[in-house]
Amino acid sequence: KGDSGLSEVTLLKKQVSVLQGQLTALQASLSKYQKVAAFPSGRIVGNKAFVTSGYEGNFDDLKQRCLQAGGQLASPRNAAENAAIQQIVILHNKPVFLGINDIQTEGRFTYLNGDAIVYSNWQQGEPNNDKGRENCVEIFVNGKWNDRSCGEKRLILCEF
Ligand code: GMH
Ligand code: CA
Repeated sequence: KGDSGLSEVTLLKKQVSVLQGQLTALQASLSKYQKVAAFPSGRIVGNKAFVTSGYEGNFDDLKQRCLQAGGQLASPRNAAENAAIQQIVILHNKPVFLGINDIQTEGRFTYLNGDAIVYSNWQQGEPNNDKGRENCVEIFVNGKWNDRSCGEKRLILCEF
């Protein structure tokens, strides 16, 4: 045993060294694409990137387009994510539809996977289900939420 030229330890050291190089290259690549995602109006919060294409459409249209792109409609789960989304709304001066609705059960707002929301930032007096027709959620320039008809057209904002 141990007569085959390179010992197992030597082989492992070589493999770790290769992995270290690959990790360094990956870190540089990630850093570059984080800048790409943030420019000119995207935002990165933790592991999430919020990106708009500038397209405007109704809720179903926007939901489908985010899915098609491999993401989903922006679904803020805390104040930091909500603030990042608000910054994009401010830049475009247009409210966006969130990936939140009460289509299934009136008054029970859920994410697109059906889970009940864990964070909210309703405008005072909202959600009011105005005229009994508001099952989607828009976010205003002030960062506050309003339930709104899903048929309205809003700016697309996806998270990846
Ligand atoms: C009603 C009123 C307004 C409110 C809108 C809004 C529609 O018109 O209660 O004060 O801003 O509804 O909730 O989505
Ligand atoms: Ca409303």
